[in-house]
Amino acid sequence: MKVFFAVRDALWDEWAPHLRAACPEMELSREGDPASFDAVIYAPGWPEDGHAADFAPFTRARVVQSLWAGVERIVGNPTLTQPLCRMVDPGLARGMVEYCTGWVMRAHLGMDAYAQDGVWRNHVVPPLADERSVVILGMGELGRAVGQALAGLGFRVAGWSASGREVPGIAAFGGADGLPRALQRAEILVTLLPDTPDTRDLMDAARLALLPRGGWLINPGRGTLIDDDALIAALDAGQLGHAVLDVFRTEPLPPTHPFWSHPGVTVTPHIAADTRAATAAVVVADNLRRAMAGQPLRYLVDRARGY
Ligand code: NDP
Ligand code: OXD
Repeated sequence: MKVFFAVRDALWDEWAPHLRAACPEMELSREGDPASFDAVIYAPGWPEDGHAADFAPFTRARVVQSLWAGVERIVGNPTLTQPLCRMVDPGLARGMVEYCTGWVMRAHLGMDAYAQDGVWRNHVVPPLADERSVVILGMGELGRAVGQALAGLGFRVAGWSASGREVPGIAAFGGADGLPRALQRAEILVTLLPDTPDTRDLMDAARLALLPRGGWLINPGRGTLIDDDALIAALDAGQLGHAVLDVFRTEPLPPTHPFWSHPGVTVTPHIAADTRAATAAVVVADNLRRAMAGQPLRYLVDRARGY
């Protein structure tokens, strides 16, 4: 099986050994006649010359396997006629669980209340997790993993998704009607939705106003989910207590962007969860073998929905 590695050069050394170990029958390459490849492994950043990715010459490829979970950068690419699969990786999910749990605990425990200023604030006692309501927008692979971890810690967790997907231990909200009801109970809101035409600017001024006053918003999903100006206005007005933002409309976040200097914002540089080569190579190998055997592919992207 010949596989083209359509990923930035810098990632070759990290990925090639894991991919070859997981799939010894694979001939992995970054060059050669595109029409000779059976499959393509892709990640944003390719090609490095700044041109849009062109999948048209890969006429024989049975699958384009993304190393990223979010596929908004290629799902609408007109040259991409091959089946597109996104990344679902146990390491990625664990990273997202740890990131979200860490920031939820900072919000929940009010860790920022204990300034090192000589003041003994023993009247500030955090509630227990079962007195705290956390809402997750997006009950996909990552939202479910995060929700179950938080529910396991005792939080009152609710999840919102297009289908109103039921997850044990998590209150389910679905569709347009369910969104306001979910937001009204979100003392801590975690946004884990994909970037699609339907999710862009979802958290606008009107929806931010539905949140309980002074709550936290944690966004490791995509920057486009939130109206930046409305977010800053909500923070300035005290409607929102704090925002932890990992993803942005422009990345890297420009040095002059007001998020950097706003005291109510914590910026992390799109590090919430990385695709881990050691675990993800096994997922990739499985899908490549399925493609070669003509079996159903896993984590196939629905082009119409955009995720
Ligand atoms: P999935 O595709 O598994 O899940 C997406 C979820 O969003 C589903 O529950 C889906 O609903 C819901 N959804 C999609 N569109 C809508 C809508 N219009 N209204 C309501 N719900 C909607 O994705 P993952 O959980 O694997 O990943 C989620 C996102 O996390 C990625 O797309 C990516 O943007 C981001 N991400 C960020 C990383 C980081 O490091 N910051 C790392 C990895 C991913 P339904 O279940 O009904 O289909
Ligand atoms: C992803 C990401 O989508 O890292 O995988 O954001």
